[in-house]
Amino acid sequence: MDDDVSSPPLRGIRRLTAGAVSGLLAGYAAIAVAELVSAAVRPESGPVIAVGGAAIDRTPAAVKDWAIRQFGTDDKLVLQLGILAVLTVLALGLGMLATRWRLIGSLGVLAFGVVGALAATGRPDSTGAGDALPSTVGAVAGACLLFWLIGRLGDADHGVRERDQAAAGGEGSPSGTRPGDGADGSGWDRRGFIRAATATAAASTGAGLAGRALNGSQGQGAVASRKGIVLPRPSSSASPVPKGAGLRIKGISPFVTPNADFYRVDTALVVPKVDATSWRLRIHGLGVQRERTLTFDDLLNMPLIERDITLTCVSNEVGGPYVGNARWIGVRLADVLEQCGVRPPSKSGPADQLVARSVDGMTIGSPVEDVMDGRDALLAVGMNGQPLPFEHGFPVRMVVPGLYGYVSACKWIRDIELTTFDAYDAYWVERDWAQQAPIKTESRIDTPKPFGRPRAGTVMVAGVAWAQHRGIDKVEVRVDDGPWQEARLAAEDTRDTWRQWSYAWQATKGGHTLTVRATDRTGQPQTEKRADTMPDGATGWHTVAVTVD
Ligand SMILES: Nc1nc2c(c(=O)[nH]1)N[C@H]1C(S)=C(S)[C@@H](COP(=O)(O)O)O[C@H]1N2
Ligand SMILES: [Mo]
Repeated sequence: MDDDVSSPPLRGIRRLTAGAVSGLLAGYAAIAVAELVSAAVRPESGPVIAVGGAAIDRTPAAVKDWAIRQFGTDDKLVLQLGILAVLTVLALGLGMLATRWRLIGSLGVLAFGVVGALAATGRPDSTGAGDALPSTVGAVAGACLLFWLIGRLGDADHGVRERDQAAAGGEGSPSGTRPGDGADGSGWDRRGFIRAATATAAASTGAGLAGRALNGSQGQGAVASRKGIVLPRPSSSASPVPKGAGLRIKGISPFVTPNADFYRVDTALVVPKVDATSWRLRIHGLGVQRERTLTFDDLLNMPLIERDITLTCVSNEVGGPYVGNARWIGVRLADVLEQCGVRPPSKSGPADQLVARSVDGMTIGSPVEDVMDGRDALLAVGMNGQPLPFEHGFPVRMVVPGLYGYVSACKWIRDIELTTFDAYDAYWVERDWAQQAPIKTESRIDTPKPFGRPRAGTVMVAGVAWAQHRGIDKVEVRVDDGPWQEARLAAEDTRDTWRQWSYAWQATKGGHTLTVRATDRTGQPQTEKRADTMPDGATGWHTVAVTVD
């Protein structure tokens, strides 16, 4: 009698709820175990990072642009939170499913492990089948756990049979199961379930935290190697920034962008931590007469040059923030290429494309002609007096004046291959961006801000303009539909850097629209024609609407 009352399987809403809780716990355990295993493989092989990376690889450019605009540099965090949210919903669903079909629900957990494993091994930076381990082991752990936890709820079919039997006047529970025997599938043991759930949650948290800590401590060698670097004196220093290059106007972008404020654009969910002492750069491919593999010390022992270069992202909207100016130090890429016997197409070299590969699997293709035409294309090791920050490509990255970052500025570089544009499409080109993309002439109003409310009288309108490697010769400002007025240009540093400008506006009360346009040294004024960032950079004039009080 006792048996009939206290140990029927759990049914109805409470069964579903317990199933959902079990699913959540199983999912949590799977992620936690995977995190722990990923510490033994590589941090990037964990399922959330791998699926996130795969999503980034497959996101249409328009969506990516939208995401970057909406979430700024938080886009990666948003992506990971999104994946976790989706996983949560799926885990709840699989848990509920398992209350009816225990095996199918558990197999469902395994299926997600397969997705994670495929994502990890399919990433361009994958180092092999080992990358499948975290997702696989995590999913197996999660699936077993779900099977076990659901087992503690009692067998749903058995319950139905029992009820039918009872309705037919048969004996209720013949097995003599006592409360607390839930594990054999015939009874619901609430306390036992809660105990199991709590233990699972605790063990998962332990595994997850251990994995986090281990993953966090990876890269300590890289951190130590960075601390140990003393950048040599350049054999060719940058001339000091002219006094008048930086205007003292509130709200204008500083002439040199501090490293901490420098924009960051890349596909890496985990910033690569490369140990400079074991770093190597291989140079090979079409027309390379002497293949070479350089160490970091090899680079430091070559003549270093120091240059101010403004970097811009092709994803920068008109008026957008993805532009920054820094003082770089590095080896001339052309020197290295010449040592390897590489000739540019104009000297009848066979390769017209230089493909740079990073440790995280990025590929970036630049015209060989451009990097060897005398401009200061760099294998950079320093940024504003520091070794490169990890986010900006430590230990070595490329910087090429005049080309958008996605066709020139490979961070965490490890390989340079000479090839042709016909033979190979780099990462972004496969995603429909242009093969070649020189930077377009742009100007931006930094102050006043959009929808600002300056006071009537003299209002300083100011900002930056850039046309790297051509130089900026003129900036003009227009108020509403009035005539173009020439702005005052700050002193030029080099034609590879942006230039500040200002215009003292006699502002009258009411709503006004300010527009800016620049003219580069070829005499070409910045076009009014609006173009999307895709495929080779946005065009159009930046306007700012303000209300003068
Ligand atoms: N390895 C790697 N290098 C990369 C990228 C990347 O995604 N991965 N993005 C490129 C792009 S699109 C730009 S605009 C610049 C940005 O450099 P920053 O983040 O230092 O500003 O890096 C380039 N180098
Ligand atoms: Mo970019």
